[in-house]
Amino acid sequence: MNTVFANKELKKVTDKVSEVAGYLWEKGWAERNAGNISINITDIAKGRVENLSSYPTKQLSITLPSLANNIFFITGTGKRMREVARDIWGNCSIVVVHEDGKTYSIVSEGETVIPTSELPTHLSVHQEMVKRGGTDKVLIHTHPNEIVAMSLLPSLSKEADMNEALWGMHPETYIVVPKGVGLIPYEVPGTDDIAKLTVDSLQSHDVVVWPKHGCLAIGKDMIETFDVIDTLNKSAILYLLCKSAGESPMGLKKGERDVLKIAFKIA
Ligand code: 2HA
Ligand code: ZN
Repeated sequence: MNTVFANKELKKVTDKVSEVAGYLWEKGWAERNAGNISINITDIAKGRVENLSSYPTKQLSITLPSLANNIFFITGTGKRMREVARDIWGNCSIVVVHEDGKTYSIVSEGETVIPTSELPTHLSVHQEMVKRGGTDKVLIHTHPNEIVAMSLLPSLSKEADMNEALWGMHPETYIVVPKGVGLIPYEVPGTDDIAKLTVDSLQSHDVVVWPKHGCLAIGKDMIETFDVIDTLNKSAILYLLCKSAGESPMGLKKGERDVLKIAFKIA
């Protein structure tokens, strides 16, 4: 067995993945194999992946020079979040991007676990996080019911209207997600196109809504990143509850948000 899997620091990370994968399933945001998770673990796995050359070399669909020699924990394609929660290495693997930024190897504990179908987006977004040089290392993609429902409403098809609705439902949403969500056009899942649109949108947001599909959030750890999506989805639930009651909600207005900005020192 590759001793990278026996790394105590890595265990702390994967325990959080198990915890959050369970939440995603319990929330009903992870039907079948919906959603995927990845974490840049270069800091804790560097120098610990043994016999890298013994693993087959695979081609990336895009070149990611800033990810040379970076190491990722990543959920597997076709794998279920409820299974990730109880058997981490049966459903996830480690991906090492080679020096050229064009090829990679998959390091699995037992049978090879092929990374998520959204690998182009995950790695493109990680490259963006590496370039930013901050502390963000985590990416969660999931299908939160009410956020997806909101993305299906013609009246919220513009990003500004979507954010007005989400911020308006609860002060916490503005406090936790002051940059709001990015809303990209519908794109085919798993493609380089959705990856590019997502990276562009992340220039000004930390959460991107994929209309008619789901959302993606980045952050510094699993729990915090999950909490951001959970907070947004709370707003989405409240919005839809008001609409179901037959009324349009009287959300927090811009002036009320400006007060929060000062009170909570939001940049
Ligand atoms: O992993 O959610 O977007 C399945 C998906 C693809
Ligand atoms: Zn999806």
